[in-house]
Amino acid sequence: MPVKLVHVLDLESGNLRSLSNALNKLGYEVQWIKQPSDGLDDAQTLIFPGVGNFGHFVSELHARGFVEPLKKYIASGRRIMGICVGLQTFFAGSSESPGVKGLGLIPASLQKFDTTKKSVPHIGWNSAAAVTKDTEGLYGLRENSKYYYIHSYRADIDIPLEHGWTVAVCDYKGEKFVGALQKANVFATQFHPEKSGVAGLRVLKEFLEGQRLSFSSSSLQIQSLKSNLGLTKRVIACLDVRANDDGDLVVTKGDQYDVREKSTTTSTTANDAGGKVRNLGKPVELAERYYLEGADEVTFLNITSFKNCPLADTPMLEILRKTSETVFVPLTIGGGIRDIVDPDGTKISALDVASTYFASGADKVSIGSDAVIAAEFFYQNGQTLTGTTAMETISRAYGAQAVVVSVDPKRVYVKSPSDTTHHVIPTSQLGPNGEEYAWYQCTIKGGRETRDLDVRQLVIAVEKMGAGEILLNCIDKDGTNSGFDLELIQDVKDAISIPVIASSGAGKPEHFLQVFEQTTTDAALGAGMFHRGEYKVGDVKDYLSQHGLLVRNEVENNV
Ligand code: 1PR
Repeated sequence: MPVKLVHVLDLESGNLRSLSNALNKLGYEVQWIKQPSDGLDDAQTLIFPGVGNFGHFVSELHARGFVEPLKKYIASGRRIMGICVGLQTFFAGSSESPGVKGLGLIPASLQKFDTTKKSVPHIGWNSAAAVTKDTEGLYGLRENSKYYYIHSYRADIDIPLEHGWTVAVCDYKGEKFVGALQKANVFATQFHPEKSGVAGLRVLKEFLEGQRLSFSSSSLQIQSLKSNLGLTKRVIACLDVRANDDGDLVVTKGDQYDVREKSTTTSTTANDAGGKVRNLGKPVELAERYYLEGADEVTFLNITSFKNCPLADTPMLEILRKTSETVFVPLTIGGGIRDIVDPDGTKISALDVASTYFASGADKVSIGSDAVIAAEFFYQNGQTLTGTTAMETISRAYGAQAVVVSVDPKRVYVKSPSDTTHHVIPTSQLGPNGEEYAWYQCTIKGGRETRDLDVRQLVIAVEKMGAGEILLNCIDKDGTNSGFDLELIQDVKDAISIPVIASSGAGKPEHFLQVFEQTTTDAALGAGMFHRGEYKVGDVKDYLSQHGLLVRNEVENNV
């Protein structure tokens, strides 16, 4: 059988490995185009993926001499599909980068989401439903499917519709915008099909095959948009990974960050003394299982990253490479994202560390200890940005949406708010001596070291430094199965506008319902309850759905 070939533009931004894995899964071989001379003239089907800053991406197109050849390609009638910033580049411009000109196929500019009413970036699973009178659908799109979006700028639907584009609309808390569009040979999605599970693979497949399904006229009007449109509640599975005592990488899980068996130790704090490291399974296998069960994202945390090892040999890279071959939802990697010095003395910047992870299949990096140190420096320096922190450098190159900050706080009780200079909250979980107030102290190195910085200070600082999302743990709650720390979560939500992932304490599906109903969190994460096999990810989603919450429920094995 002849090899099926697809050409993909490679501007060396973001996670192209996942796209190529998705295309391989569909039976296609990828030919990368880094320069127009790499075979653009021979391409019959071209994919144009992009992430990060609009201006940066478009400048790169200009610098490599792509603008005119791309216009010529499009005019020739051959199929092209833009993804994310690829779609945005088809527009005339974006308020993200005033003055920078896109390809101008659509005479309109993108605008930033309104940050006063909701979390921005728009991250998560949302719809793309057709709203045109055209009788042909867009490649692979289904009205009831959910797709993975991650972006801060959006295109209005009116101008593309006026100019004859078939448009699929997405609605983020009242702001409607282009989820996908198509006209003749040009197709583009704001969402990432390669990260949208089986629904996204279907979009890629129909584009590659050039099939468009017809749909009935009843589904063509904007009024027909169903109530299940909108952003779903994200359920994330988290895998804490480390080497066990035999040197094998395992998924582990502790309580209050102590991952060793209790049988031979009396330790109750995080340390490396005590019993054996708990072994709850193999990272790649578990990640795949959670994907098939419907996890909306999978997060890997390398929890002993502070132990020195050459970057190129970090076993997490291989875990990402393997996982991204079969798991088509976003992957986050945390642990050790900072400036490092390899054992041979080679200095590697945090940006290069992150780039290595992105190239291996990660979509987001999660920064823990380094973010705390950077935030401390930020306040010592009169709240000025240096431009050199890991968050700033990675966010500039890959976009804020690729930078998560993982927070590991501990509760500190006080009798009165005046007992500390830190931001306190009144708490219903009284302290050991009946204290009615608490503040949350930041820690580094997986809870091993406490710092004189509270969580509110941290999250405000990192949002300014370019973090796009907060992964909010709580050491007091970790592994307790007693539910999330709702007070902490709402307090953080109130302080910032970037999305928050609630973490630590999930023990049953009811806890997920509780955190989504009683706080405004954007996502919730579970670890131990899934690893120990007490519940499946699907159990949580079914429970949320039964209680009227919107979740993504299309998984690979039921389509
Ligand atoms: O500091 O940038 O190198 O990153 C290290 C990362 O490793 C941080 O994200 C930190 O949270 C994580 N980490 C370090 N030590 C531990 C440990 O457990 N000893 N794990 C650790 C953090 C917390 C959550 C956990 C939830 C949910 N694990 O990821 O999965 O608490 O658990 P549950 O649902 O079972 O309650 P850096």
